[in-house]
Amino acid sequence: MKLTQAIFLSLVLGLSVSAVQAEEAAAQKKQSFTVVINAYDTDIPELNVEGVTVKNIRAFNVLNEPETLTVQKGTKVSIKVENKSPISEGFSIDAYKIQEVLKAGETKTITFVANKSGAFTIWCQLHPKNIHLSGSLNVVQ
Ligand SMILES: [Cu+2]
Repeated sequence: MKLTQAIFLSLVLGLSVSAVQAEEAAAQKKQSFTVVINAYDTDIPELNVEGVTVKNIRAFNVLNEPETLTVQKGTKVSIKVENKSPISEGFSIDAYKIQEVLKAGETKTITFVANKSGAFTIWCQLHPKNIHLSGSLNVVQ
């Protein structure tokens, strides 16, 4: 083998080895989250808004806590979702084709690789967004 061929070959091998190492490093990045779905049922006996009195208001809201999850692109993400609401709740991220239903008291772990960057809505497909508030999955470069 000529010296130039040897140099060329080692260069090619070196480049492909570093590409494999970069892929392995990306595959090894892992991040775990715990999201608790909580329901807040509030009775407001009396409320005065601009001179108008309203009595016996019931406010029912569902929140994913925390609402926002941020990961680096390429991370293997694991989200443990605990439903502490008294009713079934949904957990959806359309861009990642995630659509889960959790019964009251149920816990599910969702795993995926965050291979698309951007801000994606985490929402409940079972309830209106003004009752079950949306969250966000932020995948950063
Ligand atoms: Cu819901």
